[in-house]
Amino acid sequence: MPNLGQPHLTRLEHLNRYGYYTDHDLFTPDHLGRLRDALARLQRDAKPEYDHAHQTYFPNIIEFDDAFAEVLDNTRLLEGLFEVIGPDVQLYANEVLVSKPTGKALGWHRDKMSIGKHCPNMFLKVCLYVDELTIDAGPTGVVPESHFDIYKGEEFYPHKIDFLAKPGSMLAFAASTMHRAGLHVEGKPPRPAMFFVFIPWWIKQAVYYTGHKCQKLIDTASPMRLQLLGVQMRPGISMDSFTSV
Ligand SMILES: O=C(O)CCC(=O)C(=O)O
Repeated sequence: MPNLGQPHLTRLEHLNRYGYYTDHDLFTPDHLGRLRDALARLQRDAKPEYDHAHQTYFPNIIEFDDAFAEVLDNTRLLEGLFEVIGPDVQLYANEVLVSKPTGKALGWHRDKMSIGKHCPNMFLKVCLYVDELTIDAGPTGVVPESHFDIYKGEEFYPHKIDFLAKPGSMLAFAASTMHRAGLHVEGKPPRPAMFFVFIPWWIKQAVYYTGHKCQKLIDTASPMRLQLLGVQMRPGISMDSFTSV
């Protein structure tokens, strides 16, 4: 959103200052349509890892439908990843969480503090939405500036924002940023959202992540996708050689 009188912040500056950044209109109409179809098929046909009263969880979605895997080719997404994490970025995990209408919001939390404590902006959770979300339909919320002090909790809550996504919107935040699925009023439809977590190559991927062993994905992957999957670095990207030339 333009901010009159304020200098434009890059994605990285916004993330450093507030603990999150946003982007919009990420997908073409065709991709958006296929993502909506894939989300409907996932909820209809796939076996969730868990199905609780408030939330259903499907891990490793890129193996379920090409529409999910194609998110890894999105240029706007990749621009942000290079800016925040750098050229050795890879995928940590990929999943769909369906928020359910319980009349409540879920609890504030930080993700994966074993990593986030040490590398706050190097564990980037990217949340992607295919439908418009109102304030009462389970919007993801973040607490700006909560990434500055991982030992603080409730005193931050009054500063929260709810991300009112439009089709193709993206919210990205650091591991140490407090977040939650917001109020989901009874009678509202279930809210599926896609979550892709990115890390540098040298951080271990999630133990439940299986994309690097999925032959179907490997066979058709571009060099960049192979790197994101965690199979091999793309040509010209080396972590371990350094030259000042
Ligand atoms: O479902 C949401 O909007 C938030 C998800 C969440 O809290 C998480 O992925 O840790």
